[in-house]
Amino acid sequence: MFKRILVLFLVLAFTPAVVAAEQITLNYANFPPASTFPCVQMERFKAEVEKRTDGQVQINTYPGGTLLGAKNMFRGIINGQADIGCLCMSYQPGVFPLTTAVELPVGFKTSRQASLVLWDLYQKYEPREFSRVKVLTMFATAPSNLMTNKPVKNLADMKGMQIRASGAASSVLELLGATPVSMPMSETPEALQKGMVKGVFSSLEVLQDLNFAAYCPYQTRLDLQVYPFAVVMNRDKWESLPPKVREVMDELGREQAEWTGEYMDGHVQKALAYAREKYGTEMFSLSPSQRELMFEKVEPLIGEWKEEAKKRDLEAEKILEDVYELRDKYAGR
Ligand code: DTR
Repeated sequence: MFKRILVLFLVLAFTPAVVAAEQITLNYANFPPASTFPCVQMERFKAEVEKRTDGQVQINTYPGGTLLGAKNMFRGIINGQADIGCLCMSYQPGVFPLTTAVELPVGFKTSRQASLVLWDLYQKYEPREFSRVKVLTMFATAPSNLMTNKPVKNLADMKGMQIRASGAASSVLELLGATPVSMPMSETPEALQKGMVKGVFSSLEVLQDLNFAAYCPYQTRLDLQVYPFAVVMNRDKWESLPPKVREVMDELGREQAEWTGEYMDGHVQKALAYAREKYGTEMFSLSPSQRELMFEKVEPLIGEWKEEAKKRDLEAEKILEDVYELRDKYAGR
């Protein structure tokens, strides 16, 4: 009898089911204002993780650079100043040589397409550039277009115009004859308000989310490169998580990339309607010959990227081939 009670006691004492799941709280830092798409996707990620872990994990979100800013996001996560952070690879030229392949003018049409290409590329190569963190998801913006305070109907109209961009987008503007002014999105509203820049080169949802329509009554459709983003987690923190929680987050990686792409594509359309209705903004398209000339002018970026990638021992040709192949695989939506 005594032996049986002892066995029962031991079984109960060591059964994990009777041990309450330990509560986990994570801090998630983001750099732009809460209204913008990187923060909307952050709230969606938080909600899904909390739901799928039955509340075991709780995520506190910090938009607007309140915990980490655009330029210290990566370092901050590596150092553990926040557990999770959202960063834009374009803001740190040279730091992410492989994943910035998606910045090249390869003709992405949507954010969904570019996001899935980026995610698959990351999964395939697991590049060294992210080895110090755990990557939770990645996504890319919709293609970049011009938003300006003066009409830009052809490439000549851009000549010498000070336009805000970042990373590879600055090189694009330079090749097209404009004067790029480089800064993260979080600093752009002030630069526009103070007239330090005459326009912005970005995906168009910021017409609404940051109310750029108020300063930029004209848009020119260029459909040039996208900006890649990553959501990364401190490695030690990741390794301290229970396997079940890690499974939930791993499962979310691709799904979150696609969700964000779809959200953004829809939101660009809404922002365009908002800008037209509220501010009567006008959109121009380049003529076919100007479009051709534009692609000719930005072509050198591909060769430059290849050279840089080779210096870092990356298989540049193969990576680029994959980008084109995946671009075609995810085209059409
Ligand atoms: N186009 C990039 C990335 C970007 C697009 N929309 C937002 C909103 C908030 C932050 C970044 C972005 C850029 O211009 O920085």
